Amino acid sequence: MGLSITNKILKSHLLEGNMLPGEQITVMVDQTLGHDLTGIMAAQVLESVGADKVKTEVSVFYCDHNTLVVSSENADDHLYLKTAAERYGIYFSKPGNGICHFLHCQRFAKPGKIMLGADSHTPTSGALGMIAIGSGGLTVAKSMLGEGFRMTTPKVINIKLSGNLDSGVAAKDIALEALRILTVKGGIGSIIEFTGEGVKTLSVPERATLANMSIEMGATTGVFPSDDVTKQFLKAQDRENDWVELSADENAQYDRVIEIDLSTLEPLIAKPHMPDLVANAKEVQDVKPNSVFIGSCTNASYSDILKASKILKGRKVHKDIDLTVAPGSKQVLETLIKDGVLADLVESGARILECACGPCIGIGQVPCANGISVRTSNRNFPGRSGCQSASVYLASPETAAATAVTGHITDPRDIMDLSILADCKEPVTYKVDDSSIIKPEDVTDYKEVKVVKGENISELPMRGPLRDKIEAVSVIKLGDNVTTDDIIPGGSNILKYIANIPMFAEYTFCYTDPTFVERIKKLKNSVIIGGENYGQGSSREHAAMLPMFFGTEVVFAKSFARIHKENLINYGILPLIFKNKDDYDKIDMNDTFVIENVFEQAEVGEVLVKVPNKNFKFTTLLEVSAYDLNVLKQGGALNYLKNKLKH
Ligand code: MIC
Ligand code: SF4
Repeated sequence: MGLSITNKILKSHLLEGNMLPGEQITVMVDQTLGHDLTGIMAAQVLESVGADKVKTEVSVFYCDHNTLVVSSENADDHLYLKTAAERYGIYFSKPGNGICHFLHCQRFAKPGKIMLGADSHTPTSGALGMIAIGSGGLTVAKSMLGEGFRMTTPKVINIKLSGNLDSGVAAKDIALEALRILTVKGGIGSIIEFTGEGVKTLSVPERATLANMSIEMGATTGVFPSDDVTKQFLKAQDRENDWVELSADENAQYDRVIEIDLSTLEPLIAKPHMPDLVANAKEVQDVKPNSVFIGSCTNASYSDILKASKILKGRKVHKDIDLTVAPGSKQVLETLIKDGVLADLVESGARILECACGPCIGIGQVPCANGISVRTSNRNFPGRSGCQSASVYLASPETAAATAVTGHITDPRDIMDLSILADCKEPVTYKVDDSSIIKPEDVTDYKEVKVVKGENISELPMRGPLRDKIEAVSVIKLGDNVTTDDIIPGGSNILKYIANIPMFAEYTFCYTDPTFVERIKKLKNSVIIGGENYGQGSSREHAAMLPMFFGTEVVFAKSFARIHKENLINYGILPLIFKNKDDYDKIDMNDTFVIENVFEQAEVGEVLVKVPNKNFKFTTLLEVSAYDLNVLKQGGALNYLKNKLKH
């Protein structure tokens, strides 16, 4: 039987297991990434376990999320991240150099390698033929210390592309079409592998748009072949030696095949508030946004912005629209300046932002109350823009630019002949200048580096080993699809405390239940009750750490999102699944839960829970590997790592 690209890469990195369906495997990790929100956590872990130097080939910390530095807390975080990078042998990319995933594709991603990144959009680097997976900062720190990454052998979904895109139809429209077919849940437990003749027509940044949004399809990651297009891209980045060829065998087997003919696609748009609510742009042309944003790790390449500029050139931004553009990296920005593209954008009335995440997570350009925004980013969950009542539509740079001109959602083909866009290609060579990256070799004696821990950086909370008898009270009961943003929200006013755990903890569930913190503080030990897909969305591990900080020992749920379940285990919280989903209805807030013989029951994987105040019992499942069980028994991954390094 022939092998898929996915299986070739996983096989070449296999440390444990045989890759049988459903089996737990461990793979070696070559590269890691983190940023000024999640990398701080990874640095705190390296520090708290007394690490020496990272063991990975390449580890990078990017300063790209909370870059505005509107308060000294922010500045503390940046200095901590920079000095920790210097101390532990990690590359540090300075603010303004670009968005982690985009920049990683340009400067570090290598075909055939495996990367673990502390961010859910890590899959973007799959554009270059690597397996790049998002995870929590603690798991990523473990990989930096040389631990392999444990996962269930993934299924492989093949998206087979044929034909060519018409002018005005973009890679974003392929991603939206795939989301329409797969929905936000269709990729769960799978890696999406893009193959077919159509792949050859897509540049690396276009492939990156698709790989980036594989996480929105619920997938573990997305991967492309490494072909001549990849080689040319690496050559243009002065990295030709990093290229190796990689393709699926002729007779490779897939768990599911989806065929998309690129020539049949139209400009699409995702409607509020889910990326899979996809419609043709024309169907929503009555919608009049107040703002348009072109940027983010999904769509901020040179050709993305060049195409938008061709639509805007000689026209003006509509009077009712605020248009902002954030190029993906300094390299892109410099090329746009050199080629006069920026001048065209500014002349049209666009505002140029720095090369960072910015509006994508509500760091600036927050919409007005009930505002409408068209964005080229990847998520449109309620509140993500920084405004709970705003509505966000997701579209390609072409659709976004046309909308900025007309003032209503517009199929770009309706305002001009777009055949000129066919010439909007990536440059043949890029200006390579890594002076905004501090390299491990720039640091003369890493052991002498003092990690600067400003007032805003607290110690990491620790918990004792798992108790054999748990007695705890339920502090909150939640519904389905609770996101990590619901547990601990974003926005610069809150995120500035991300490294200051006692301060950050004050915002736990602050919008869902403003009394939560006050109530949980009164309890010594607590449990949380969730519904289906508990903890979906980002990799933000504080969504597990903060409840642990307050004494939560168990989360009962109907099902868990992958990254969040990993994070709960890392912080020593038992993720227990209702064996019978109806039992969810029989328990409430303020019930007392008793679990006896925890160790013995956990070993079996079936855990009986008593609710004495209701004279009721129910059974739950603990679906974890032997390794994870060991981590749980020790009270989480921090204890596990400390104990391991002691021996
Ligand atoms: C996001 O896009 O939601 C973020 C902000 O990049 C997060 C990381 C975080 O929560 O710190 C992600 O995707 O993992
Ligand atoms: Fe940054 Fe947005 Fe990409 Fe997350 S999705 S890494 S916030 S640009």
